[in-house]
Amino acid sequence: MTDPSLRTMGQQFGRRSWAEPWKIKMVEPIHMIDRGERARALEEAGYNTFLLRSEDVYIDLLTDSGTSAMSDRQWAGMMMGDEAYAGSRNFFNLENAVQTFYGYRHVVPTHQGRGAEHLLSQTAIKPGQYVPSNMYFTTTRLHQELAGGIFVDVIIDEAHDTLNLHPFKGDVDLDKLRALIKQVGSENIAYVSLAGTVNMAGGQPVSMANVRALREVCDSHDIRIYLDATRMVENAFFIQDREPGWADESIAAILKEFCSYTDGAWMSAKKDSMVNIGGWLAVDDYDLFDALRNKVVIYEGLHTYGGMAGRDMEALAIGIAESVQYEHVHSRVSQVHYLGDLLLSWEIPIVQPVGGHAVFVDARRFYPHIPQDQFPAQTLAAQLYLDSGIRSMERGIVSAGRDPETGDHRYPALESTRLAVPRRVYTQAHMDVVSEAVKVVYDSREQTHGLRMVYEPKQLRFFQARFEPIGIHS
Ligand code: P61
Repeated sequence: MTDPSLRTMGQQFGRRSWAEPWKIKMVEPIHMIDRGERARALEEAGYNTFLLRSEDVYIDLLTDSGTSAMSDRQWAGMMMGDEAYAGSRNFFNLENAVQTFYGYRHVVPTHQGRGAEHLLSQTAIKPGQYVPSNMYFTTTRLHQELAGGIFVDVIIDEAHDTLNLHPFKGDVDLDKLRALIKQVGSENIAYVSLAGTVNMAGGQPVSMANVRALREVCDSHDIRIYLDATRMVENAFFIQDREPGWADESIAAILKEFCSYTDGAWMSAKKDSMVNIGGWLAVDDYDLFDALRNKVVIYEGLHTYGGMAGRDMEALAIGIAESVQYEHVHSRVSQVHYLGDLLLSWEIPIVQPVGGHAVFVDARRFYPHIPQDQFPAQTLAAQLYLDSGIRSMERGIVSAGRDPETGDHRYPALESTRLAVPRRVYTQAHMDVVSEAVKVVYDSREQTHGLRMVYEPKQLRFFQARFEPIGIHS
């Protein structure tokens, strides 16, 4: 029996309650279609949650990308769009926000993160060069490979172990990096590609101590560091919360100091900055900037809009300032942790510690009887949708794709199903509903069979691949 005096969320978890630092001004109704309709929708979608229609989804935890709620100030900014082809006022506001909060000198706007990845990869990688990184991200690695780069994972081993409680599982293993430099020579390393937080590891942060030490290693070999700053605000929150010496510094100060150890950054603004579309690339080196600015006009748009409307840039500039407010990032990360703590309380296997943007359910331990090449994480995403209309995303063998050399599946150590929480969109009640649904699916895990892939696109296959349940049509 639980103690009846423990009534509120905070009391139940042994702390004071927190609340979202906003009130709701406009709502979008959602509803759940019935189980028969969900079964049909899932079959039509080839058991791939990317192929479901949003209208058939009840609670959408597919991604936190472009799905957050904008504030009234951001919406007001949308009305201030200066839609001139060249020299839009909103671009200068965006440039100023990036310079102020991230600290880089030169800013190139892009339509979203992968647009920036494309420009940076094509500009800073020579074919045959190595790109060490703290774990891979799907689009990042693909752009690096398309530019002729060879990706090398140099994240610490702890990141591959879902039960290891290391507070900074995103850290770079400097010995792995030094060994690579020794083996191939620093001239054959394009740059270090550093992500904070690390999405595929479960939203795990990088410590300030690690980025400082990384800077020293790179300085002594004349290697540049470019940062994937997509969820760097959440990383700054973890530094403030977990790393000794940072508790009294603001999120903004931590963010800027972290960025100061890197030579530039790219951004999918659809995450931390709470806009529906947008991105940027920013560097300190003028010559590199000049090369990037020459390229942006080929692929994205003029260097003062980069594929965004003026109104999008205004909403983004405002979103950057809002994203570093402590009350915001604290309640955002705490909501994710609330969901994680509920799952842990029922001993449902998840990646620990819980990261910044999502709870990653460990599908290997969830379905130990389903071999990895029968797609346990994809299976779990399908089952969760079937049970309750909740949409999640596979982050395992399907996402990892095939080795370009051998053509075989890559078998990643982490086989997980991601429950990503959009910012300022769902309430604690939604998290309760989600957690109960995961529990129901967990309780029936032994009766669940895996999937077979029946259609496989060549690149980024997870977006459009189709599956069939094993046991049917066989
Ligand atoms: C996501 F299934 N993330 O997490 P763009 N870097 C990082 C990202 O998380 C990221 C991008 C660069 C998405 C959307 C997405 O395999 C997938 O603005 C750390 O999406 O182009 C995007 O930024 C790329 C989902 C992307 C995926 C790729 O849900």
